Amino acid sequence: MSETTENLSKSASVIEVERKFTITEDSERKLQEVGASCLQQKSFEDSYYDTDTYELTLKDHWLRQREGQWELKSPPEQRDTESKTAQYAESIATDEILQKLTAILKTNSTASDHYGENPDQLADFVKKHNLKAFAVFKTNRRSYRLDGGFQVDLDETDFGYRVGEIELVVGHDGDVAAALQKIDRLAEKLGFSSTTRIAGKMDAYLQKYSSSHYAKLLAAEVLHAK
Ligand code: V4E
Repeated sequence: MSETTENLSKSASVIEVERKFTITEDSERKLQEVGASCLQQKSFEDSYYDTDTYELTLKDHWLRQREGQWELKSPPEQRDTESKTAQYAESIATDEILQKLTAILKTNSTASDHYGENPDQLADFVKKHNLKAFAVFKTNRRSYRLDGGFQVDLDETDFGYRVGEIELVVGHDGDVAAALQKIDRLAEKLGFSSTTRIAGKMDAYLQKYSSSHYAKLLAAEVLHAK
């Protein structure tokens, strides 16, 4: 989640529109040529959680703890499924995350569920529903900012995978189509477009460490082979 997303998410639910690209030795030079400035370099660890039958990820819900902060990426109400650009609703608000998770794991919980006095209600939820961390990895990220609200991240994981992403954050479903076009235009301009699908960090992680989970996500068409 970018700083921009985090600020927006505190007050409202946001939609992250992002397109991945392959990092080459020219990527940073091309970014600098179009006036991008390197905002920051940081490292963070993500732990992704699910049930042992993958009920969340098979519904395209990605619950993670990033440096102690709970975050959920889930499908937005509307989505352009033809686009190469991914669209996800991002939540960091505990109530909203609990509501979305409960809707999926509803057989085991009721609306009146109370997750205790622990200020970390999500930790209680995770324990109660026996969610386990199925992927834990660190990312080194260099973030570039461009006019127009774009953030471009160059990521390298501790399991040796590199991937870039161009990201715009919008507040409403109605703004997604314009964001998709803007991202595609920028990707063209930077020469970051690709005719094949670029694997994200999770695709690469599961292919390497959990091929049966990966196969289930491919079969459910949550993830896609090239
Ligand atoms: C949504 C999703 C996953 C969660 C992680 O998403 P990703 O954007 O790859 O992580 P990251 O670290 O860049 O998050 P950020 O810092 O930008 O918030 S894991 C798999 N998915 C599904 C998915 C998909 N189907 N297609 C694409 C292009 N990306 C992710």
